[in-house]
Amino acid sequence: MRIVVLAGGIGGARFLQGVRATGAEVTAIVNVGDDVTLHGLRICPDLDSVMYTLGGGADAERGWGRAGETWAVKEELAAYGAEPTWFGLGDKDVATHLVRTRMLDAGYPLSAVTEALCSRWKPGVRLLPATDDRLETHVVVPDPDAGPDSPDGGGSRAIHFQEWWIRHRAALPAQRFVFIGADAAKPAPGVLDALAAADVVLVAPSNPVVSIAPILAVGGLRDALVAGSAPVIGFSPIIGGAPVRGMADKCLAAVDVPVTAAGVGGLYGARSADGILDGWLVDTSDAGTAVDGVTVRECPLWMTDERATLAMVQQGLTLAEEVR
Ligand code: FO1
Repeated sequence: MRIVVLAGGIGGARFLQGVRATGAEVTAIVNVGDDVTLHGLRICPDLDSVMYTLGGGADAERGWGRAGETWAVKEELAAYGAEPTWFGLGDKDVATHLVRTRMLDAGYPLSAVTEALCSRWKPGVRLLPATDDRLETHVVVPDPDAGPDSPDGGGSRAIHFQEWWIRHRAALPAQRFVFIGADAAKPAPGVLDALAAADVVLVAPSNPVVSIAPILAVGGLRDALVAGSAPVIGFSPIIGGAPVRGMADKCLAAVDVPVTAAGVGGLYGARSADGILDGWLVDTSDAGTAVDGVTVRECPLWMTDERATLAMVQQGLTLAEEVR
């Protein structure tokens, strides 16, 4: 069986451990909107979270970066007053960014770089960036001292998602999210073929606004998804009215979507109604959730360990057969 997964970082990585455990041939199409260049290095948080987690090198607690990490480079940069000091640059992680930046500068596309890095980590699934082109999530926030020429004509400015997420802990109210470069971005090599050949497509319980939406924003990707014959099954990242992890609630508020399993299901929408979903899995605590045009089933969605994650993935595959 060929399974394609749309995934972001931390939640997506954990979910992919369960998908890999099915033994199917798995292709992960991973968000690049978090990507950022800092201290001259190109950093790809979601690709790295998936690669490290599936490769056994991640700090499971933190969810990002390496196990057994040290922070000497970060401390030295701070000693020089080299901004940004708010970004957690780990010493082991720096090696990944150095290899990636050198390959990108030599002209290799991100998909080739990712393949090269994965030849070390052997994640056991194929990792594809959603696009090889530049696509970055920026957040428009109120700026008390912005001039009249600011993006919204008064009192706003755009900052990189990472600054909003890490430096400001998403505390600055997000007026909107902008996926810089999305219009010109093309699906990375292999993405459209994977979607066309898929038996099932799973939407990981990642942040719908800043992880899944930037994937769907890549030119032609969404169309290929809904044109495909594979059932599209999503897993709610919201359980009992709260995000499992991260700050999806802050992101959903910014786009006026209720922080509920139904709200996110409705945001993705039914394939039959210009959306993408055929099926939607919600946690048992959200039993009774309804989404127009989408077949909703409930099962435990807490990814407490790989076995629990495998069980929910299998429920998704069962639902895929039900709606096929
Ligand atoms: N998340 C943080 O909350 N604080 C950090 O200092 C931080 C550093 C970091 C470095 C490399 C990397 O790959 C990810 C990192 N993240 C950090 C996570 C990153 O912000 C992710 O984009 C979010 O977790 C959303 O997926």
